[in-house]
Amino acid sequence: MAKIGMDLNRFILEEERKHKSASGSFSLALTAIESASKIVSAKVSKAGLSNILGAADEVNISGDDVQKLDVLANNLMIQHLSDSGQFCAMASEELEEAIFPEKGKDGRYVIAFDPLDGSSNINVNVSIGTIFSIHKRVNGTADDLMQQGRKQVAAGYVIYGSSTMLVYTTGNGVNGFTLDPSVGMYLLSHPDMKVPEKGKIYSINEAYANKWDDKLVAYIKGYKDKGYSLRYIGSMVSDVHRTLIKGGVFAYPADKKNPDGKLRYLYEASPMAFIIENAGGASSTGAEDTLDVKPEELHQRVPVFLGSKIDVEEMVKALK
Ligand code: P6P
Repeated sequence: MAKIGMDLNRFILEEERKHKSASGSFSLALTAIESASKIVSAKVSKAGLSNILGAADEVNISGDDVQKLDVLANNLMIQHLSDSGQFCAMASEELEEAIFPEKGKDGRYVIAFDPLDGSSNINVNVSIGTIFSIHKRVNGTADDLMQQGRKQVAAGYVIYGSSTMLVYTTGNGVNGFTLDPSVGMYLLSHPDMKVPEKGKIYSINEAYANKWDDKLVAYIKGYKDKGYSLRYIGSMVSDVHRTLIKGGVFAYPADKKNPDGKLRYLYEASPMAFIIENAGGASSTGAEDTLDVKPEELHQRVPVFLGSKIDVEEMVKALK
């Protein structure tokens, strides 16, 4: 196992060496994300000072008010990922359609990302994050972005919180790296992360309880009766990161108003499910494993129940 304190670039290269056929292309892809996230982290940490807060008077495809930091993070991700030349197609929460960077026309991968998830928390200094999901190129069209989550070659997130952390998996365990701003390097701080198989925290927006189905209302009441704690930050990256470390369940269910829930499959549910499953947890839409969904649209929404394996399986079984 890699040593605590190892820097991310060394870790990526050591992982590459384990695959004799590796061309270095995948390592280039990951380091592009690393570079973009370091700049976003620097901007986020000074947001209040740089007068880049406040809505950019735009509304994105998902109908969210776009904050200036969203626009900046989106532009940085597109620039670094395009310049890497490794991605033939990209999808972003901030863009209605997929884009096909000229430099990536021979790229072996496609990527979907949420450049700054939890944007509603930007102005109140609550942690936000970047989420990414990487698939292999098939025929170089937007269809390559619409693959089942189980086929991902990598998934990860960056959480801009009390510290900036990059957490990712390539399907062989989950590792967390903490950014040391004094040297500008991500250092391995959380090797081989595992979700506790059971927890005592549930994370769901109870403001919508009046729109839930009766089984869900009853199940959440059961958590209260058992003395579970409720923790809900409203940034998926933060709520999932806590669930990954402390266990329990994060849920964004369907309700009477949103039959598919709110979270998007390509760049929220699928990558987070890939991470959680690779850390020994479980993730479901309620109808099927999240990673088995075959997406049909770029911004398709799915219900999300993820976290400790025992908790998620019990919850999903009770809601059927
Ligand atoms: P609600 C942020 O806007 C986001 O997309 C996710 O990061 C988060 O989990 C969810 O929406 C919060 O939604 O309806 O509870 O405010």
